[in-house]
Amino acid sequence: MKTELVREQIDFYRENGFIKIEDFLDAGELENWRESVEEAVKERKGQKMPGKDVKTGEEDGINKEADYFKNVFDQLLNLWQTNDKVRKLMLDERIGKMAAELSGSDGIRIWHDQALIKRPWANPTSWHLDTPFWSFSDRRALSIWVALDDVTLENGCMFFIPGSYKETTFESPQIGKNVGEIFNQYTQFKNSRSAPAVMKAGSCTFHNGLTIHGAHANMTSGQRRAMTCAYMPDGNVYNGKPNILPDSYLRQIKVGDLLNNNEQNPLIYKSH
Ligand SMILES: O=C(O)CCC(=O)C(=O)O
Repeated sequence: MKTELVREQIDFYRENGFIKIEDFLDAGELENWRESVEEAVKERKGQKMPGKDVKTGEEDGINKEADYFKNVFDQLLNLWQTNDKVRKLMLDERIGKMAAELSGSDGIRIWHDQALIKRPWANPTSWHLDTPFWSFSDRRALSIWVALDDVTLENGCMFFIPGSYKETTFESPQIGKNVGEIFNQYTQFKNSRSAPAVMKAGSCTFHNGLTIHGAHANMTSGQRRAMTCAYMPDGNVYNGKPNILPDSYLRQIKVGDLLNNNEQNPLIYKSH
């Protein structure tokens, strides 16, 4: 794994709110990631996340209109909690260190992982922000997105609005069918030029959760598979949004409590 970051990469991320790392995984590692994710997804039998009954593609209270959204992607969360191979991949301290360096935090916890599989002819992923949906509010929060297939303009590559994370807030429209809805809220980016993240399988991007981003439709007969993980800088507190936290955990916490439970949000890196 290419986990060493140089100053220019960190500076690029801080300026733009995203960075692409070509050949993040070598061929053998890519094969391992593909096999591990495939096994973990199969084991789930469609269950979207541990501790909840929702199946991927069903209405989940966030995304209405299941008919449309089930054809955006198959979304399976927290595979690290149900599969040991994915657990090993996700809890890798080296990736945590990268996330810490990019975000400027001294510790990194997993918020949630997710496999995002665009099936053939899948709908686009509307432009959106991530952090406003999460149970903590930190402008440094970020995600890694690892390409398990070659990602092209044709099959649903991600796009970013460079620099947008510096101006967006924790206010965001729901992720609806209208691809460009967010630009009615953040009108200053209406004329921005978007940056596509075309990359080979095994490459990855990191993006800040407040960077405006989305993905093309899959206009091909093949899959576009990605394994992703969202990260919470250590030291964050509960903001009252349940998001993906299981009911049993929500019963134990109140707004303002530290989110430091290693069963739910493992600390994968600490700088000292
Ligand atoms: O893979 C996609 O289509 C969108 C991914 C995304 O929005 C994310 O990882 O934050």
